[in-house]
Amino acid sequence: MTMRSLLAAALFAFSIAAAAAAPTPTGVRVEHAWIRWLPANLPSAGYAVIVNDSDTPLRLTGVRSADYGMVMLHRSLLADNDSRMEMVPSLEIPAHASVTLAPGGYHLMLSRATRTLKPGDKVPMTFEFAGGAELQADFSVLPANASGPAD
Ligand SMILES: [Cu+2]
Repeated sequence: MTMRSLLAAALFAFSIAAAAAAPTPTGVRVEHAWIRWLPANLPSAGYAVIVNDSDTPLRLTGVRSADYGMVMLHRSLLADNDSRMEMVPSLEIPAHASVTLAPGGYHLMLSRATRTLKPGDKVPMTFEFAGGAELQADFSVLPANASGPAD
């Protein structure tokens, strides 16, 4: 094989790998997904219920969105009337169970919005699970005083 054909073969293999979509986990869904919108491009929080109806536990390892430069998994802790947040490296969703991201607990910390967002917008998020599966969910952007989506 010449150098040139080796390179062509390598590029071809790479393009096949890049084109293969990540598998969607079966029996898993994201419900009540919403973002508490804050003015002045302040970091916002994302909330949702992740439901695992499958027979195997799942581990959420990350979340990404084209609409935010940074998405982190956080947990709010209340200690001595002082509210603070800690980073959560991953989140286990047991089989036939759900995990709720809600005010005062687990949440997605969303910062560096890449476009101007306002209440009424939809933000697509990609949930990344251990093993490579990915799940897409649309988050509803709600006003700062909202307590969740109507449904
Ligand atoms: Cu946070």
